[in-house]
This record gives sequence, structure tokens and C-alpha cells, in this order.
Amino acid sequence: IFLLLFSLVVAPSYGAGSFKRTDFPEGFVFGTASSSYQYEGAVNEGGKGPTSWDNFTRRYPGRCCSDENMGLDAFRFSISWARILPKGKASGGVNKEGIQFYNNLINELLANGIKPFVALFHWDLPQALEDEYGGFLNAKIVEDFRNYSDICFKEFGDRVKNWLTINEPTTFTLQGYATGVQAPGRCTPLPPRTANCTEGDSGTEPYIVGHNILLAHAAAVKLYREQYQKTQQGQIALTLVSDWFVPKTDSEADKIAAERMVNFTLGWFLEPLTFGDYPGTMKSLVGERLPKFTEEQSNMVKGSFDFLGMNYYTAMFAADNPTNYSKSSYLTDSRVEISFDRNGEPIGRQAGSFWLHYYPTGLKNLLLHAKKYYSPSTIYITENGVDEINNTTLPLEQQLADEWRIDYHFSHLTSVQEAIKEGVNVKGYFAWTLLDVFEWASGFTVRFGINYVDFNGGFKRIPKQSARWFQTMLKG
Ligand code: PSG
Repeated sequence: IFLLLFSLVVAPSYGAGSFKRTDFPEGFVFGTASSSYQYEGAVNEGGKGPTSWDNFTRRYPGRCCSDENMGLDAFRFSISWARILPKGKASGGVNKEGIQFYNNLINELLANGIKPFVALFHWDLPQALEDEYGGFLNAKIVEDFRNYSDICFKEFGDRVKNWLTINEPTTFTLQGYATGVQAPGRCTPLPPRTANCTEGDSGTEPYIVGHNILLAHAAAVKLYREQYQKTQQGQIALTLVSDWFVPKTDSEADKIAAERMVNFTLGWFLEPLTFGDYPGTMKSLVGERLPKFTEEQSNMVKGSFDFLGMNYYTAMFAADNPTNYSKSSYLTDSRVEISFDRNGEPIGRQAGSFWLHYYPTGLKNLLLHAKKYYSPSTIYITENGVDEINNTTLPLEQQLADEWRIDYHFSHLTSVQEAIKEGVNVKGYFAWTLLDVFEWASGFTVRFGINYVDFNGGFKRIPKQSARWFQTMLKG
């Protein structure tokens, strides 16, 4: 009786339910997502060249921390550019062993009835290109990215039917060039909101990098459409991310601030991709620091996606903040003050990472927002997931008992269903992530996997309860 009372009164209740496959439209794809740098290891093996992330974790050690058949339809992974082209360009040699590595992975997935969704760039840039011309800061990246994509389409496109060019341009530019907490670690140093960067400019570089990302993406899509799509019969897109933003008060100014913030994260890329130009709010607030598209570039970017990949994790409060700061930065250009809580109340239950709070309706709102303003034909949720703090002092059983993660996926999938009912064409959902992995600047301090990895015990993998939950739903 005591235990029963304890579980009713004291223990948190997660209220997670369950689904059947048939609760989702026919052909709805369930997958998990991953990325090369976070999964592969073997940084110096198999002929791979160094990348911006190998360099970053070594150069700034202080910034980083201290299988079984589940019935999934798809697996999302990314190709490490430097494992194909160790020096970043074909002139520096093509690494046959790297091509073989991805061929094996793709073939193994297909042999098990799992569709590969493949990203070409998930942030680990060949260091050679970073050194030679500053990577994505330089428009030279466009041609190099297209050439690298060309090799991937040629080598893997007979079997890969779902391509993603670039993962989360917003996070890559924000964390690499505005806060500086991720590779390549550049910013205007304004701690505590940024790292102590020695190089960079948070007021200009994020926009230059964002611009080159759009041009590189569009160039790869153009190439795919002109030379591969007809014969290979695949689709190509990219993956965008945004938090959902909730007005901090019900003042008109805060409501507009919340919309403006979605413009600065999602609209920054989705507006050019849909209409060929940046959002008006960004043009007026960023002014001359925001690059301009030539007419030719605008036409190339516009419509350069066959579906939209959307990643969603969390929500924040947004308040209007008209302050003009002396140093310009992407972090303040929006004139929005963002926060995790309001009068001491967090926006939702906090997960392992300080930035991740449960806010499932945010996903529905984001999907409805995307439909209302941009009406993409099809959306795949290419990432959604939650983490816990890595605490190996807990008994293993307790570490595997992730009811909160079941609740997270259940409530977010419910939100997806509601969006589908309201007319958003969502065709798939990828959980981030299959296994506990290296979480960028947080290293191994948090665990995002639905499967547990024993980092000190030969990388043994053990399903958490959430993996069982997916398995039960997917295999009936
Ligand atoms: C995505 C969204 C936010 C922060 C970080 C990411 N957010 O809403 O504040 S990064 C994204 C990435 C993957 C990460 C995963 C978890 O694509 O590589 O491991 O999410 O952070």
C-alpha cells in the first residue's frame, strides 16, 4: 500500500500512452536520426581527413564537457565529408575506403528493409577547407560542396532516395559564429552569452555563413535535379530547426516579438527557400549586414526542396526588447529577449540539457506556422527527442527506465497527429537518436538515445524502455 501511495502521490506521473501504426497515415515513416561526427569515431582511420569538429574539440578542450530489430522504417545518418574527401576536394584524393564504409552501411540498411535518409553535411567540415579559405565564410564553399555532393549522388544515389543537403543551418551559424560554443568557435566575445572567442564577428559572420549555406544547398539541389533525379528517382531537401516561441506577456509587442523570433530562426532560411528572399523583419533590423541575393541566386534558392525536413525540441518565452546595443550581434538583432521561464516558472519540465524543456504543443504550432506562411507540400520531422543527464552512479535498471522519454515522444507524436488533422502533410518522424552519443559541446554528459550505450564497457548497447515502447508500437 505504501508503494502504491508513493507512486500515486510522490513519484512523478508521466501519463504516457501508446500508439499503433494505424494511428498514423498509411506510408508514414518512422525512423531514428544520427550524424557522422556524433556516431562514427575513428577520426584518423580508414583514410578520413580531419574536420572542423576534430580541430575544435582539440583546440578548445575547455568548451567540451568535462541493435536489435525495432521495426523502424528508416534511419537518418550523415556522410562525413572528410571521410570521402579527406582534403575537402577531389583534387586532394577520393578516399575509396570511406566510400566503401557508406556503401556497406547503406546496403546493410536496405537488406533489413530500412530506408536511408542521408544528410550531406551535419557540421563536420573538412578542416582543410576551414584552413584554406574559412569554410562557410567564403563563397568558394558553394562549388566545393556541389562537387562533394556530386560524388555522393554518383556513388550512393542508386540506393539513397531521400537526400538532405545540410542539417540545421540556424544552429550551425548561431553556435559556430554567434555564440561560438560550437565549431569553428567564432564570435564577438560577449560572455556569458558567448564563448571567449578570439576571432569572429557575431554581427556579420552568421549572416554571411547563412547566405553561403543557402547557395551551397541550392547548387547541390540544382545539380541533383539536372543530372540525377530523373534516373535515380529520389527527392532532395534540407533540414531546418526552430524552437517555438511563446509571448512572455499578452502585450501586442510580445506577441509580435514571438513571431519575429520565429522569423529569425525558421524564416531566415524558409523564406528564401520559398519566396527567394529574406524576411522583411530581418532585412530592416539587420540592414546592410544581411547579404543580398542576385536575381539568379534568388531563383536558384527559391523552390529548392522537394519536401521540408523539420527538427523540433523545445520552446522559449519571447519578450520585445527594443534596446540598441553598441556591438551588433545576431543574438540581439531580433530585438527579442528570450528566456526559459516566466516569473520563475519554466516553460515546461526541464530535460538533461539546460535548453530543453517539454513543450509538445510547440511542435504542432510550428507545423501550422510553416503551413500557413510557406505551405511546403510535405514535411518530415527529421529530429525530435529528449535527453537525461549521464549519471552512471545510478543502478543500470534505473538508467534504462526512461518513462520521461516515452512521455516526450508520445506527447510530441500526439501533437503531430493534431497537425495532420488540421491539414499539415507530415509524412514521417525521426527520433533523435538511436543511441546515446557525443552531444557536441556537452560531450558525453547527457544521453539522447532510445538505446543505452555503455561508454566504459566496450560500447555495449542496451534498449531503454523507450526503445521497447517504439518497438511495441511499430511491430504491433
Ligand atoms: C537543436 C535544437 C536546439 C538546440 C540544439 C539543436 N534548440 O531547440 O534549442 S542541435 C540538434 C542536432 C543534433 C543534436 C541534437 C540535440 O541536429 O546533432 O545532437 O539536436 O541537441
